[in-house]
Amino acid sequence: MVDTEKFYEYLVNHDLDFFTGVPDSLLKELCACIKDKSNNKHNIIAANEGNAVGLAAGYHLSTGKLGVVYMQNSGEGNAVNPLMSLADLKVYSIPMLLIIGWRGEPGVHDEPQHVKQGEVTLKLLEAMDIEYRILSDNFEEDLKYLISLAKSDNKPVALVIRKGTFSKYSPINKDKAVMGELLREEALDVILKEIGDDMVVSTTGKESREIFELREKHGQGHEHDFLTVGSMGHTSSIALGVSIGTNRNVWCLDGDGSFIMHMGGLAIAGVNAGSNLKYVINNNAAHESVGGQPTVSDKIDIKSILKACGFSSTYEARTKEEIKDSINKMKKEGKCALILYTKQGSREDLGRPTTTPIQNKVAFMNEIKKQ
Ligand SMILES: Cc1ncc(C[n+]2csc(CCOP(=O)(O)OP(=O)(O)O)c2C)c(N)n1
Repeated sequence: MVDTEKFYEYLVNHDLDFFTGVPDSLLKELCACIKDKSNNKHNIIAANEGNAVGLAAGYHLSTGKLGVVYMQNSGEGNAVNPLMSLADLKVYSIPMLLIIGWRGEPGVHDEPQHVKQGEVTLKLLEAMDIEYRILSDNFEEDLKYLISLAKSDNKPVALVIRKGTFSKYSPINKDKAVMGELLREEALDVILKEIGDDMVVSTTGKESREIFELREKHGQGHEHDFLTVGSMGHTSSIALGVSIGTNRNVWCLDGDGSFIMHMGGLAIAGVNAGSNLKYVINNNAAHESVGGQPTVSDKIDIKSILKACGFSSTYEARTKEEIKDSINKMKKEGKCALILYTKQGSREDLGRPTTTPIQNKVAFMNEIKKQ
């Protein structure tokens, strides 16, 4: 086990004082420590992992220092383009330290969306010629080696983190934005009741897990729901694609972190959707599913963004009554959107889907053909 605070201090003492990335449950302790100890300008939670590579590159351009980019291995894909066409030795040759949480490590049980990515995590780094070390208890040795390599060769290097590597860190700064009164699960319960037989495409993280459990609780099947267990940020694009092939209403149930990750998808959905796409964003101003690290969604005007992207009819809801009312209006309308404001939090005993992604897909495809 690696002492989280000592690890952080080693980085800062070696002049690696700029952190950026997308939070990961496996890096929860490290992310909390960075959030407490770095000032806001030196810890930027990025929209996606590619943006984080861009930020670290920019910081290097103005300071000559190495930026630190933290990510779940799911984000490797988002990072590939700027790693290969910006930071690589054959382009601008920009050094940085990537810290990658290794979900789905072969031999360690994990959810289906992490299995393939876990298998190829190291191979992807090898294909990109990014030298890596798997963080060992001797973290100082690993960091010394990688930092000096990044500096001497002017190239990105990576530290791969196994599950359970970092010691528990108790956050000092517990400030959280409170966006509403209801928990996400309570709000989802109302939505699912009100939309009846309509189809759902839901986002990555606990939102889809809660939808699965709510259906179980109410003795319903799962055939109306496409649970986007991986592929964070692409929910609105999947929902748009689904909505094009059916006349049924399609409710896209998104999260603010997911929305921000690939916000461009909303512009395309807003412009191209027919009247059957209904977009709902759960705004809790956090990456709640992976530890509650803040997003910027309490600081941007999501309503104006939705309107500007073509969802001219946009509702807002904070209470069960407001949700019911909005959903019923939305059912009768064309393309429209709802911003839900919920508070952070979820059940300790929240389970995970017990059906496989393929079973989910087949049931959804059979159901959608019915009307
Ligand atoms: C590309 C990618 N990066 C990071 C993650 C890890 N991850 C899973 S859920 C999640 C947070 C989602 O936040 P949000 O959409 O706001 O939903 P909330 O958890 O608040 O309901 C993150 C960062 C991921 N699955 N994929």
